[in-house]
Amino acid sequence: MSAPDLKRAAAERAIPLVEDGMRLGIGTGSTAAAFIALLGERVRAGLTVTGVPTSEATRIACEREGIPLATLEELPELDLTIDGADEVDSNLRLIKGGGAALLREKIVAVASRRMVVIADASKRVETLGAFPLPVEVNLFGIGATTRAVEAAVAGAGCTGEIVRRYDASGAPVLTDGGHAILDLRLGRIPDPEALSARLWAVPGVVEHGLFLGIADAAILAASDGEAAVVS
Ligand code: ABF
Repeated sequence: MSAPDLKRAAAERAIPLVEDGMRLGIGTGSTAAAFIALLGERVRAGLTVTGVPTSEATRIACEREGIPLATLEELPELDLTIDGADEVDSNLRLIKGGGAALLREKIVAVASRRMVVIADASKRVETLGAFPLPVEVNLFGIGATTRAVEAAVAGAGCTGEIVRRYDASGAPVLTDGGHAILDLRLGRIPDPEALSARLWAVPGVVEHGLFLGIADAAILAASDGEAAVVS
């Protein structure tokens, strides 16, 4: 199966989790996009849900599909969030933020009673960190913040390079919240909880892409047609 097929397979497995009347957090990325397309079909067939999108891109995709939307101000508590991930370990710890939507993704996931990850099985790892860890930072003081992030990384027993993210046209990436993204190329993160705590202690860090103790299950589609469910 191709990568898009695997993403669609994971999304298909998540659709039965959506019940009529649910308040639903809706993720960002290509796997979430497959889920949005399938959810749109169900909504047009009569399913009633209200979605809270995790990014402007997802909001636009949901509107195209005719999925009714609300904000977290209107719906501060959600039943379920379905979202993709960049890495998933066996303890359901995640790296997210490759799509620069980590702040809204984390707010929405934490506001949900249940968060289920959908991904292809290549996202499953023994140790987090091969995928560069995104850290969303305020533009003010970004040089000083980057240095403090370097110290936090070293303090958590990690080594590697920290780079500001640019898009394909060479422009600095800005998140939906108007912040920059630093990508931490660490290779491996031996103690994600320690790194998380140190990053949160840095003024200027808005959020980081380690999702620890947030996901309740992961549907990981493999090329043999099976989807491992980790929970
Ligand atoms: C979002 O999309 C992110 O948190 C993660 O970075 C990315 C996964 O993308 P894809 O589903 O395209 O692999 O969920």
